[in-house]
Amino acid sequence: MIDQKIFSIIDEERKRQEENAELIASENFVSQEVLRAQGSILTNKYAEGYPKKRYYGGCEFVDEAEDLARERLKKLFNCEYCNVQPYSGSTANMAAIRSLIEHGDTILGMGVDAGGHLTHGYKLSFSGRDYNSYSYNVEKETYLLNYDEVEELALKIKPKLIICGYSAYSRPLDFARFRKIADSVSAYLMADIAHIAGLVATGYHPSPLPYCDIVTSTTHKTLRGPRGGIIMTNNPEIAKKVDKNIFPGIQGGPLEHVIAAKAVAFYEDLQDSYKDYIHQVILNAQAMAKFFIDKGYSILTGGTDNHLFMIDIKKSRNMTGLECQKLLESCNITVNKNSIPFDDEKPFYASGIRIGTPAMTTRGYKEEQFIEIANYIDEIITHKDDRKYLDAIKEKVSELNKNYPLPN
Ligand code: DSN
Repeated sequence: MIDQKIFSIIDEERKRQEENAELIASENFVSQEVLRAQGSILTNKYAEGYPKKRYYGGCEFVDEAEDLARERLKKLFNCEYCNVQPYSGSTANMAAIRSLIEHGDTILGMGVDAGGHLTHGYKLSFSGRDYNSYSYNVEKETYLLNYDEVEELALKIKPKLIICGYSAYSRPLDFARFRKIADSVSAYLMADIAHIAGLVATGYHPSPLPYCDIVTSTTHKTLRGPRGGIIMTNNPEIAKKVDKNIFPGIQGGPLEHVIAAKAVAFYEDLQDSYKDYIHQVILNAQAMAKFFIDKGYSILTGGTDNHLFMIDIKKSRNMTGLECQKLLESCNITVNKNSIPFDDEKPFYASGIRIGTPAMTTRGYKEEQFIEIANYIDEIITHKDDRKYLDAIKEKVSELNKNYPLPN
């Protein structure tokens, strides 16, 4: 009794992952051990509640695993309290927001097209439907955050909560300045560090924890763990609310197999080799961004200080993000189209593509291999109508990737 269909689909997906240069900034490749924990018999267990306070019997071992995940996470980010149960970044954000403010209160987050996230107040998301949401943008000329403008907007709308932390912004965030803005209107401050968590954990980006009431993240991007979410805080009262808002507020039984895999990832993230990895991720992104700048592409903010950068591909080569994404995909290079600030294309088409280095750095790419791929991207765009030429590049990309196998 074997489901041949699903396992052959997984085999096909493995082949795709092996052959492709994976440049989606929010993806990564987990270790064998993370995969083993996530695929373990812990999935069989119900454990509603928290360690030592469960609603089911037989939780002694999952309690140990969840405690270990919490202790390791606290060490990784130097925080006092955390919750490792969120099924995803979105449920983490929902619980975090509910722990700070009431339904109908005003929130201020960065707009999605500017690089923010749906759960930071987008009108079709719970965060835009349950709350009175406003968004701030970046500057039109520089694509950088203008803190004075954020402050001006905050003074005008008087939010109860300000959210910072983005999905497509390549420069550091000034959490201290955000705190000042929040204090000036007596608002709570929340940071969603899903993208930069690995940089924060290793000291390559300042930590939001000293400044924010709540910090959320996913665990599968730069942290290189299983798909899921986490919430951290240094405030004991807020921590209690977070626990109640996750369970029973939003979620039922925690995914203990995923929590165990999170614990494994946090263990890996605490090693010196992980710090070296994050450093290489940043060097690789900077090398690739420089290549594109030298070739005359328009890179938002003129480069990057983190793991990703954005290309205004419409301005650079007169094609939409969607067209570019499809073209690269046909040559075994995976990126995602992305709206750019003040985009006149609809999000489905978008004017930008977002490029990130965490995944292929895990597979061993250094600057040289990223520049080789960047060069292929430029060639592909230049020869976009020459299928024979494109097929030759496609072959070169899969040949290169044979030397950089999946860790799992
Ligand atoms: N979907 C994620 C990303 O790609 O950045 C954000 O949650």
